Amino acid sequence: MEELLLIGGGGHCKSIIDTLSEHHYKIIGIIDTKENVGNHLFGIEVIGVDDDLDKLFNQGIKNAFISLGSIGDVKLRKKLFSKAKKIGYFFPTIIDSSAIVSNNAVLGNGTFIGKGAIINANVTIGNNVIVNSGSIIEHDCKINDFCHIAPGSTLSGNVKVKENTHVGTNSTIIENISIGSNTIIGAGSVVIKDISDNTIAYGNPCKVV
Ligand code: JB2
Repeated sequence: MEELLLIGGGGHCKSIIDTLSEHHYKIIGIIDTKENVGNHLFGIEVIGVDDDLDKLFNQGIKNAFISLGSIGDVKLRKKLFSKAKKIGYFFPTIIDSSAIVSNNAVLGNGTFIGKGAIINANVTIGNNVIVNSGSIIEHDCKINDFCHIAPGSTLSGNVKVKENTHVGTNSTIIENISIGSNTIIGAGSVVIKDISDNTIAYGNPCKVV
């Protein structure tokens, strides 16, 4: 069994640990903040802080996963991903056993596909993306690095989502729509027009605010 380090030991980490219970990775520990060292999450110990990443890599742990969720602000996720990548950690793609993923979908490193998600044909998903529980990503969609598709969202065919963008819980995006980078789509939105970069938008129909 290959060893894996989780980075971030909060709510999202619980989902990752649960999915990994059916995986071939053995979770060696969690990296969190100083005040949480020694705590346990589902029996897994917080064994250190971000500054211990170098030491742990040199001790032989070669796989890591960013188990921080983030709603809207991906800065910390990006910072930790790039720090650990620079050290040399490999980021596996973690797919829950209940997800349905097309054989010709392409999924990036450090990407998480949660419970009951459906990824259809010819989808491309970048690095460190979260496709959360029950989301549907239809054929030909492209989701770029560090995006978070929150639970229950539906992206119809050929939707493009640029990097760092958050699609809020239970949103619906109709076919052929493009959503910009660094953008937040509020929960429950129905997106029927393209949304630009650096934007907050929500509602039915989804409007920029
Ligand atoms: O600099 C840091 C740091 N700052 C906070 N480095 C590391 N390694 N860890 C850090 N943390 C830790 O991240 C906190 O101490 C805490 O344990 C964790 C954040 O947990 P929280 O539950 O607040 O957020 P989350 O990102 O795990 O989950 C959010 O996103 C998910 C997608 C929640 O909103 C969940 O409800 C949601 N499902």
